[in-house]
Amino acid sequence: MKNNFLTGFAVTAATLLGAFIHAPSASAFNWSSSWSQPTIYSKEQVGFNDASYQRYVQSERVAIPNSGQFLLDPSKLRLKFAHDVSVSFINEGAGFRNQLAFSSTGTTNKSGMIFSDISCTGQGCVGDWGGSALKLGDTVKLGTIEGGSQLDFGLKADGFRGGTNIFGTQTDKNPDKLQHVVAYAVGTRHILLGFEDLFGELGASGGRNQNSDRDFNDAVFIVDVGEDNLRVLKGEKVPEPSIVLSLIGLGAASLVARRRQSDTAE
Ligand SMILES: [Ca+2]
Ligand SMILES: [Ca+2]
Repeated sequence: MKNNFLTGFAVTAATLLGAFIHAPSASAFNWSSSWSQPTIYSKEQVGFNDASYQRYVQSERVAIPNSGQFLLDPSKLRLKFAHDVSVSFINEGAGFRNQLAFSSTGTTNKSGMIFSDISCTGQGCVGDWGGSALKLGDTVKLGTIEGGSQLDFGLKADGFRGGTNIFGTQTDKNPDKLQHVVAYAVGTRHILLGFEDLFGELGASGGRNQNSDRDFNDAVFIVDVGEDNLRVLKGEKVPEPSIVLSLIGLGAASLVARRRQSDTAE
């Protein structure tokens, strides 16, 4: 009986361990053709100022320099706290008319298009090569993303004109198995995302290769995740809201106790 129990326990443990080890790895970014363009708000409407972020947009055909900002793993954008997440267009240095979409999995499960035609023209636009769908600082609201959700982003290269290459944050799931997204923590509440839209290694040609410049400036965005989430993503310890509340509660209780003591003394 005892042996059976132990054997059963060992088998269960091995099964659990096996399930853990063989847990399916994150999949490539799933794209739905049914997505459409949500409302785009101007920077004035949402009170966003893109100017301070333009310095992070590297020059065309120049590999991203060490920006001095906190480098994040774009495949691990997990939010600990609920936040009204928004995504703002910073710039594009691309001949392609790319598309950006997002997904949230975990506590909040939703996904959709963010920008269906990433193109801009005129002053400040790095890649003024056709298309004028966006103005610098244009913003799309993703709505409330609850704590315990994993945010992910994918770029459909030239998707507006029928392109099919989808580049996501999971490097090994990309069609060329190369990194196509960089992410930095900037300021107090923002993540800077930069995408490379060309297939293949730097300068590679032939086959599906597109003589990539690997400049990661083909589509650049700011994601507002809120201060607490950004601090967590940077590895800082941020207490749960409930703990903060109970600490405040404790403080208030001890104040009352002290007041009572001094009342008694009087
Ligand atoms: Ca570029
Ligand atoms: Ca590029």
